[in-house]
Amino acid sequence: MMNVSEILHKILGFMMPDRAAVNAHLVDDLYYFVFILSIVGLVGLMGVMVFFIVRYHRSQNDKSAYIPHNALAETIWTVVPTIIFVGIAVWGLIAFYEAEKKDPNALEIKVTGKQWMWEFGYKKGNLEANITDVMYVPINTPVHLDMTSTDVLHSFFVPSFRIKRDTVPGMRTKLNFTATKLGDFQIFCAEFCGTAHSKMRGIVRVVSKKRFQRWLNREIKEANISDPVELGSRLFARKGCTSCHSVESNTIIGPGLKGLWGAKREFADGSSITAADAEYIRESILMPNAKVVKGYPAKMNSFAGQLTEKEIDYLIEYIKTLK
Ligand code: HEC
Ligand SMILES: [Cu+2]
Repeated sequence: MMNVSEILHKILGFMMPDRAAVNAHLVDDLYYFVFILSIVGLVGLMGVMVFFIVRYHRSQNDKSAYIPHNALAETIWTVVPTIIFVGIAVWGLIAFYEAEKKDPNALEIKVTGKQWMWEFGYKKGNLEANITDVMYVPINTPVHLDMTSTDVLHSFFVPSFRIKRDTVPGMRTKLNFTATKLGDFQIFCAEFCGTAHSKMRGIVRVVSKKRFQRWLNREIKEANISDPVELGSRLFARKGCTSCHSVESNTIIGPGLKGLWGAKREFADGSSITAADAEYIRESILMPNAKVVKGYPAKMNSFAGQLTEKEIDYLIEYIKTLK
């Protein structure tokens, strides 16, 4: 059996975004009611007006009746709208408090708005992971958002969940939702926040509970790697070293780095060093043209400013292991 809310959504849902959260109907029910009321008001008012134009046209009633006022009519048109409008306000309040209820077992996600992106913080035990742009949530699971912003006012808005709230620097604001559909749903920033405001979008990706756990475990692990060799190996791929350097002995554009650590190097200008050490690798990354390896083009650009000192250390630790 469909209830009134579902029937209305069947008929009028075409004008709303996808509905994909438990409490979304709270907003829709109220909206549909106001919408229908507006149509009744519009048609009623226009109808009466047209009727009066015809019925009381001068050609039919040369002289109008003298009616100074009508206590009954005035009472009705004051009391009835008052009841309706106060009713709408109370209804809105009830819906608001219903949506504000936090489930004690809700999954908590920290949301940070910053010019011009969304960052999502997850926790598992005492480990954390920060993810940007795509917020993963498990389906049919209450989620509690603990939100703030680092610079200016932003507003976290997911039309399909019917949730929207400002994120404010120096303040924490909250939102709750329970997603009921798998898939990707748009996040917008609904508060003008600077030049790239319109590009400040994100996605809520609703996945199965199992997939969510797998994803979270991976992200938490990824975010908490402390092994310098592992970090170096990731940087080596992420910073594009792999497009010119093999970790074997073959040449891509630059020399293969296998066996580099401690090896003798000869340079294009005839000079040489007896053993490649950390200082040499550091220099190769920051000032590649200071010593150009013999037989290779000076095709490497400096990575100065693109890598922190720490990251360079990680790369060195990784290159050390290429034996
Ligand atoms: C556009 C291609 C290119 C990229 C990208 C590149 N390199 Fe190089 N690299 C070279 C070339 C060519 C040489 C040899 C000429 C020279 O010494 O400048 C070289 C030399 C080196 C050497 C000295 C190798 C030796 O045999 O003595 C090291 C170490 C090195 N690169 C590390 C890196 C690291 C780490 C990255 C990533 C952060 C990187 N390179 C990115 C092209 C590249
Ligand atoms: Cu914004």
